[in-house]
Amino acid sequence: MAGGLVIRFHVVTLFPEMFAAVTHSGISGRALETGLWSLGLWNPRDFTKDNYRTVDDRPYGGGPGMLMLAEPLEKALDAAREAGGGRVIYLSPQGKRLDHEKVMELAGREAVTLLCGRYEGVDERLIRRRVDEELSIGDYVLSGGEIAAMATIDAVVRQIPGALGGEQSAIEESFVQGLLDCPQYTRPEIWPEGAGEKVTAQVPSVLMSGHHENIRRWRLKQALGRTWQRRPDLLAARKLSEDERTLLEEFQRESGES
Ligand code: 9WO
Repeated sequence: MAGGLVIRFHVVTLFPEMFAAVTHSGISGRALETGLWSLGLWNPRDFTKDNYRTVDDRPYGGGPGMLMLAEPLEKALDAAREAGGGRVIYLSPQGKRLDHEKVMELAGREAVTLLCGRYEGVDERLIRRRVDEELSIGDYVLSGGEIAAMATIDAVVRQIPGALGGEQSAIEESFVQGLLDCPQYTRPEIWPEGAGEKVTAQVPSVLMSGHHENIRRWRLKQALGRTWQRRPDLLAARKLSEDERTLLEEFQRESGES
């Protein structure tokens, strides 16, 4: 791997088998095979000493549910660190929101350790002592941090140069430009077609025209328009060029919404 960017992920989790979803499928699966990233899985249960391999206990102060014990988590984190673990990130709804900027920052690191909680959470002293940063993928509660960790891995791995196929490019993606994607179409040209269909929809004619500059401008206009309609917060955070301003005004006039 000559000078290539390689990220070593380590994940501390009670459910290591869940991570087959990122190691065996799609872009992240292929990138793992290519050696663009690696994954170390560390199960806190393997770091227990009692016969029951206990990893949880009841919360002080009472209340429903169980918490993850600090000790097995710390030992798993120690093992990850000895393997070159890097920064420790705890996935939780209390964290700062993961966004494109954060994804790019993580993509620039050599190693990242993701800590996945289960049950009703983790002993706060472990978080204080060993977690460098807390990240959330959105304002909802999951059954554990694993799916959030996999979402993070997927988003980061696709930014490693070479992870996406030749014609694809992470640079052209939505959010890189700070805009939502434009509508996209593939064959057939009219769908659905036939008697009894209430609506038959034709692919926008500009996309069939072969006029590359018109296509580029139509796509940019649609991206601007959709971002304005669905995510005005993104548009407010982005400077518009003269050209973009004109295209957005065109979209707004045609939509009759402005
Ligand atoms: C469980 C719970 C039960 C009753 C009342 C409040 C409660 N909160 C939780 C809770 O937050 N459980 C978490 C489960 C403990 C840490 C790991 N879990 C988790 C992580 N759920 N959701 C995430 C998560 C991570 C990143 N981004 C979004 C959600």
